[in-house]
Amino acid sequence: MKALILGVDGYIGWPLALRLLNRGHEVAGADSFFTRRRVREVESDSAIPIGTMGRRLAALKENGLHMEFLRGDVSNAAFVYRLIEETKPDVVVHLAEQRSAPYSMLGLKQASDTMYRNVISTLNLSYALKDLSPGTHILKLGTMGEYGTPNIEIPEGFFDIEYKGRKDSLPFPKFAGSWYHWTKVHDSNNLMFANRLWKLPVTDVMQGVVYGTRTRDITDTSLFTRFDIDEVWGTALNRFCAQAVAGLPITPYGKGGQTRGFLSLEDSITCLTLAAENPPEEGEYRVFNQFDQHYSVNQLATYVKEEYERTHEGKAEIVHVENPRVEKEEHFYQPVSEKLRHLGYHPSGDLRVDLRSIMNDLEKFREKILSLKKVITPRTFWKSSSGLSEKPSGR
Ligand code: USQ
Repeated sequence: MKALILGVDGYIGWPLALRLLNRGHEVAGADSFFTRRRVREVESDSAIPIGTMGRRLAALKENGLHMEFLRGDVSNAAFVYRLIEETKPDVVVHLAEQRSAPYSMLGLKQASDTMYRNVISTLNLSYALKDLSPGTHILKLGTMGEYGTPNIEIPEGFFDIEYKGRKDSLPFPKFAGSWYHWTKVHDSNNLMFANRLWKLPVTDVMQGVVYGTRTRDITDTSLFTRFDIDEVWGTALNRFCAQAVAGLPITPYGKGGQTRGFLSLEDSITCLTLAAENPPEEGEYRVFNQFDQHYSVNQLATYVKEEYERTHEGKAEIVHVENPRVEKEEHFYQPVSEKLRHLGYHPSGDLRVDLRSIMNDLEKFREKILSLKKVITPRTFWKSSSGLSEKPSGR
């Protein structure tokens, strides 16, 4: 299989490239280094140091692997057309979108940038494939956050409904909670329509929150993926582990009853690989809900505290901070995730073992984490998101 990974420099893109290469697939990757630039813009950095793309490609070579790399921005249609023409992939894994909900809530500038970049990149890809390679599988990263937190079970994409005596199978209603999450809803709608128009084969992945420093392919430090812990680019469980290791308070927002689907980086890569290696039927649009288990942030904060204290001398402290977001803090949450399991997916590990392994890796970067202390505390308050200021540095 020839895979093209858009966003290959990212948290998931890089380990996915490693996995596909190690499984004998041909891989080309593209990236504009957007995340590196925007993380610097909020005065942050990956807590685990990562090399330049040149260094990364050299590290692959030292491990007997080769990946073709093309630098460019997928919101530029000409670049996307060139990519498809040059690489002629069997599958395009589209991970090249602005991925931070808080970033999209910084203000109008960041909201528009996220809206444009994400929606247009998927539109570019749909047109380029329709014109140049309509049989290529689009494996697109969406988010469980598209569904929001409804008071009923969440199916995988579609549900059967009876209304005023008539029945249909319809896309499950979406109720996202940030501009970022809404871009993924718009992408899903556009992909569904592109599939209806041109029969493009699509897997739309509704992924939960990913945590972890490693996959089985990350065998030495030169192969590490980025690891963000600041309030804009870091996600809940990764932040909690970093906070515990650095002796900083673990921060559930508000009441901490917010519940989400979570999965390890290892499992995320396994699922994406399974989806790539088992493409949809001709002309099929399918939706996978991709997570292992759902947890409340309170549960996760407690697990991190317990695992930290089990393996270290000191104590870890949980401090509920004012919730910077507009979201339900106590709610029902019951999503279904069956389709990947039908393809043979089994979650790999044990959350507590994973937590110990993450904290063990992070110990080596304790000083770096402490140097980012200023940007770990939440300061992106969604209600006060401004249309007039450009923010973000020195906010
Ligand atoms: N949260 C805390 N404390 C923190 C950080 C977050 O309580 O220190 C809470 C948030 O309020 C939220 C939940 O944890 O209720 C999840 O927040 P998050 O920052 O871990 O994740 P989120 O903003 O939802 O976005 C992340 C990724 C995004 C992906 C999404 C999957 O950045 O790219 O799409 O997870 S999901 O959450 O299922 O939509």
